[in-house]
Amino acid sequence: FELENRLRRAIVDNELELYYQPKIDIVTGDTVGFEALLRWHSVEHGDISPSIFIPIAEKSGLIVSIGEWVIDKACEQAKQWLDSGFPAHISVNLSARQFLHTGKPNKLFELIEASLDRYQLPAEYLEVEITENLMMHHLNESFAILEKLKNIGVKIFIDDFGTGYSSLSYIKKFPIHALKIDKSFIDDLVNDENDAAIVTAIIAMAKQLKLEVVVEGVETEEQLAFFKDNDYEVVLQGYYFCAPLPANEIRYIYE
Ligand code: G
Ligand code: G
Ligand code: MN
Ligand code: NA
Repeated sequence: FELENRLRRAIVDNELELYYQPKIDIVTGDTVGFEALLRWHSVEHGDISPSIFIPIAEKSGLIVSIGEWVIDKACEQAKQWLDSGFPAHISVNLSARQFLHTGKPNKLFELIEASLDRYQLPAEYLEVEITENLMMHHLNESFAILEKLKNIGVKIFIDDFGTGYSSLSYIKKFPIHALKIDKSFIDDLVNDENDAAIVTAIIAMAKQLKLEVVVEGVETEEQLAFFKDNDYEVVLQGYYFCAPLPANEIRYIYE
C-alpha cells in the first residue's frame, strides 16, 4: 500500500521516465525503432523495477493514468526526434486494463488519437505492444480498438510471443504487424535444439502470414550468428546491441 500510494503521486512528482531500447534490422544494420520502457525514480525508495511496480499499477488501476502518460510522452519524444531530423518509431507496452473502460469502450483509442494530434505526430511513428493473453481474454474490448488503431496507421506488435495462451487463429484475425519472439526462447537458443526449432518455426510461420518478426533479449554474438547464418530477416533487440537508455543518451549515440 505504501508503494501504491507513492506510485499514485509519481506522475505529478515527476518521478517517471521513459527509457528507449533500439530495435535493429539484421539486414541493413539500421535502427528501425525503439521500445519505450518505463522507469520509476522514487525520491523515497530509489529506482524501483517495472517488474515490481507495473503489477502494482495493474492491480490498483493506476496503470490507466500511467499508461496515458506513457503514450503521451512517447508521442512527444517521437515528434521531437522527427523534427530534429531523427525519424524514429517508438513502441509502447499496453496492459489489458487500459482497454477496459466500462461505458467508454473507445477511451484508449481516443487517448492515442489525442496524443498524436497534440504533437502533430504522424501515426506511423507510434507502435503498440500487446500480449497474447490480452488478445484472448479481452477479445471484445481489444479487437475494435486495435482495428481502429491499425486503420489510422498505428502498428501492433504481439509481445512475449510464444509464452501466453493464444490460438493461432487470432494471429490471423487480429490486425497484427509483427510478432516479438519472447526472450525465453533466445536464452538457450544456441545449445537447445528445441528452442532453435521453435524460433525457426515462428519465423517461417510469420513469413507465410506476412508478419514481421522482432527477436527479444539478444545478448551474445552466438545468438546473433544463429539468425545471420540462417539468413533470417528479422529485427533484433537486446543488450548485445544496447540496453534501454534515457532519451538524451539515445540522441547522443545517433548523432
Ligand atoms: O523494462 P523492463 O525492464 O524491466 O520491463 C519489465 C516489464 O515491465 C516488461 O514486461 C515490460 O513490458 C513492462 N513495462 C515496461 N514499461 C511499461 C509500460 O510503459 N507499460 C506497461 N504496461 N508495461 C511496461
Ligand atoms: O515484456 P517486455 O518484452 O515488454 O519487456 C522487455 C524487458 O526485457 C525489459 O525489462 C527490458 O529492459 C528487458 N530486456 C531488453 N533486452 C534485454 C536483454 O538482452 N536481456 C535481458 N535479460 N533483458 C532485456
Ligand atoms: Mn515489450
Ligand atoms: Na517481451
